[in-house]
Amino acid sequence: MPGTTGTMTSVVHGLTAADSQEVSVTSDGPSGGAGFEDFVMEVTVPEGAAALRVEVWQDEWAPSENLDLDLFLINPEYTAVVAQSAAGGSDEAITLVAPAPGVYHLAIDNWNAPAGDVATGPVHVYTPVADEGNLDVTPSPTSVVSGVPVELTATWSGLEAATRYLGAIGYDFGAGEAGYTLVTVTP
Ligand SMILES: [Ca+2]
Ligand SMILES: [Ca+2]
Repeated sequence: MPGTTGTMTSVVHGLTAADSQEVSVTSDGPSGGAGFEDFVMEVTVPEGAAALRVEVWQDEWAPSENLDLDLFLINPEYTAVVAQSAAGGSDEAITLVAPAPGVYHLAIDNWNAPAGDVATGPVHVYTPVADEGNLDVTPSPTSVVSGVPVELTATWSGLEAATRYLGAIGYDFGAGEAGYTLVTVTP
């Protein structure tokens, strides 16, 4: 925790299940082709979102073998890439903490496929805003002393099996949330 003495309240956002959308990404050529905008979709970050995560999982896509998707998150003005996930393979995720609200754009590159090859699969978008009542953090509020670590316990309940969730815990020392811990749960 930051160097603050006083009372700290944990503010829960989520846990929120993904908003998932099936998409098809047509490669414009191998080794990235002419560009990374093989497919572009809008991603809305609502007011009050504590985090944004967009992710793809290779084993959910067809074809899956040798697939190398990369993700590029573009700002609402469509003038700059604000974050990217471009490792080998197609397990990719971009996470922003306390993102500015707006309609962003997610470009997906079907990096190594021949021109015209299509990959189809789900894109998962998480934007935890409100406390969904499924994540408890204790103790909260709690007294904190500068330089002394605080141990908090987070427990979740009432989640659907085999569903991925994202939450964020914000820490409020009396002047609004300062710093977050992200919580990923797959019950
Ligand atoms: Ca491309
Ligand atoms: Ca990749």
